Amino acid sequence: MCKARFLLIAAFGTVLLTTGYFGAPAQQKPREPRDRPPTRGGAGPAEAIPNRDTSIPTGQGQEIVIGFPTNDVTRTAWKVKWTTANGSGLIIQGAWFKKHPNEPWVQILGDARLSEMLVPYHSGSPRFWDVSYNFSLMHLTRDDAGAYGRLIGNPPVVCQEIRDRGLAWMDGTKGSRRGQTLVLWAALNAANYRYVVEYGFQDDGTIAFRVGSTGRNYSSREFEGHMHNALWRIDINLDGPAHNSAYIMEHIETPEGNGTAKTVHRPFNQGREGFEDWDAYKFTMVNIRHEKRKNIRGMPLSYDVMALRMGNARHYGPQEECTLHDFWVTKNRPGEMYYQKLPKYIERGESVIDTDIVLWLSTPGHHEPRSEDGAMQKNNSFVGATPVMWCGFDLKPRNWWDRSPLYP
Ligand SMILES: [Cu+2]
Repeated sequence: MCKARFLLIAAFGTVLLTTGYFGAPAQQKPREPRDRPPTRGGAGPAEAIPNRDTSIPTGQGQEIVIGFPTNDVTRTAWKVKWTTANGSGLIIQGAWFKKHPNEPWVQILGDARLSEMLVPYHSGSPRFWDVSYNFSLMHLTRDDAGAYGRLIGNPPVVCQEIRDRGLAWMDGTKGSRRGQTLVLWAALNAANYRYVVEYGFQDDGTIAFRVGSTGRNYSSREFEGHMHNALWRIDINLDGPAHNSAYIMEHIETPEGNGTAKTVHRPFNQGREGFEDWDAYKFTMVNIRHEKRKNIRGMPLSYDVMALRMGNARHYGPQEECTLHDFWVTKNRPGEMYYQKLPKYIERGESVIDTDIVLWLSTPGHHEPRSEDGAMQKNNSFVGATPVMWCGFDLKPRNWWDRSPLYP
């Protein structure tokens, strides 16, 4: 990010405040569109759930309903409401999953978004809070979307793709099955950087949250190490907002156990608003559970938060206390949207058992510049692009199913 970022903020700040929250601004000229038509997958037999894209513009956002697999009889389906916004980029407003065509939609997500992106440089300065600058979204091209991507918006700012996600399972009797995922992504135009905000809705009910950092290294600091600390706010609404709880699962193995180990299940922060840390030796998982609904085996419907981390980011600049812990859970209260204020939000210490809760978590990446990021030319100009560094987490169903998903 260069000094122009602050000039841009100063110039457009008022405009951004008055143009409102939703929609993509038109302050960037679109790149030249290509003529190549998008390629689509084959259509399957007619079903109650469409197995093709049925995006419906809904004014302030859009809704997508998609059935899986996309090339055969529908077995599972997602309904996703989303919108775009300066700052957070692509926001999920709600997501519902069907684990069988004859079953009702069951809500999984409420509002889910990138709440902040803290980028502190190793020398101590600068320390960017990149969501708060209200950057707009990149205008996407056919080249950005690839052979199977569908561009949405005018100008296009969101890309929708159906991706093969590799093997879903393989066993010795029924062979194997490949999985699919519906991916929605957009890219924040953060001065010299691009943040690709991506949500993947898998055919087995898993949701993959990702942020990819790419672009051009910060002018005059092209070779200085820094962090990209993506900070998420996820309103998980398992079967709606009520009756949700947060728990922790930890794998414990000590020398005294002489080779034995155990898994500890316990309420998150003793059942109160607060924080927990990710411990590499405990494989710490947050588990969000519905307190009333159970599957056919009597197990509570729940989702696990699967960390995909390189490490735990701790930052000690001013007002960076929110980075001193990895997971936070609060009761869902209107207006509490900003990650930096978490230490304030948890002060009441309300119960996070059997209520409407919000999960907040960090997915940090350490960027130590490489020659692959680019090269300084003789005229002191830096040429090159930092390859995308992905950070994120998965929300994976636990006891949501009665049996192996998508098994014959
Ligand atoms: Cu970087």
